[in-house]
Amino acid sequence: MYRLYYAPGACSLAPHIILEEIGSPYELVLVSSGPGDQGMTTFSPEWKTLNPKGRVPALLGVPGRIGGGDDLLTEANAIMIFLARTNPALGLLPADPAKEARCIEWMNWLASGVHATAWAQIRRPYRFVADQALYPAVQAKGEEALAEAFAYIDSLLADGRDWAVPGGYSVVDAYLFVFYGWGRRSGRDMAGLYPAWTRHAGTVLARPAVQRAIAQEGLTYYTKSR
Ligand SMILES: N[C@@H](CCC(=O)N[C@@H](CS)C(=O)NCC(=O)O)C(=O)O
Repeated sequence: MYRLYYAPGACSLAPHIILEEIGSPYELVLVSSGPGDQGMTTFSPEWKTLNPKGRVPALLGVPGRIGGGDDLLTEANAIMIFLARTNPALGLLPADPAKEARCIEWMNWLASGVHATAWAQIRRPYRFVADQALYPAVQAKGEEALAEAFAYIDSLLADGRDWAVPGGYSVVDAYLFVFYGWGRRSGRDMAGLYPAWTRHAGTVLARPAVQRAIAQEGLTYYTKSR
């Protein structure tokens, strides 16, 4: 049985949704990611022994090892690709190589350009500069980059496509849903600013697997009206 290490509402929500889509039993283990959190956190030595990167998600039960614990797979995209590939009947990653590459095109950009750059500049400016006096400048750049990225996502989804990679629900749609939630959680007017993405997020939210995953993580910001 797989074990997913996650933090509520973190990027681990995307592989969590995919595990729910697959429907086989798995175990969820909480690794909090807030600086003041108790128990096992992404900062704790206990977690860093298992995953030296000090991040979630991580999936236990995948043969092999790059670093960290045996059979532990890190990186949201790697986990989602693995889960989709091992359950091909669900079509969560298209079999067609060009469409698969389109999924990876989305996922790499979301992980690097949006998450590790814009979002991290806003939420974790200490990764970019040591001098705390410079945090506001880094955060301002992050806000600028995030607004640009979110507007781009909305423009892509506004062309009439059904899913992020046209033709079928894929791991990309689950991943996009995480970023949409971060927008809501941080108080952005997602419905007003990004109508196409809001429609897309609503379609993703309607999936029973998605409902189960957000309920298990206790996430209220997807549904709570503001
Ligand atoms: N490249 C990694 C990034 C993972 C990542 O940054 N996860 C965040 C949660 S969304 C985290 O664990 N943050 C805790 C920390 O930075 O201490 C991936 O895509 O899986």
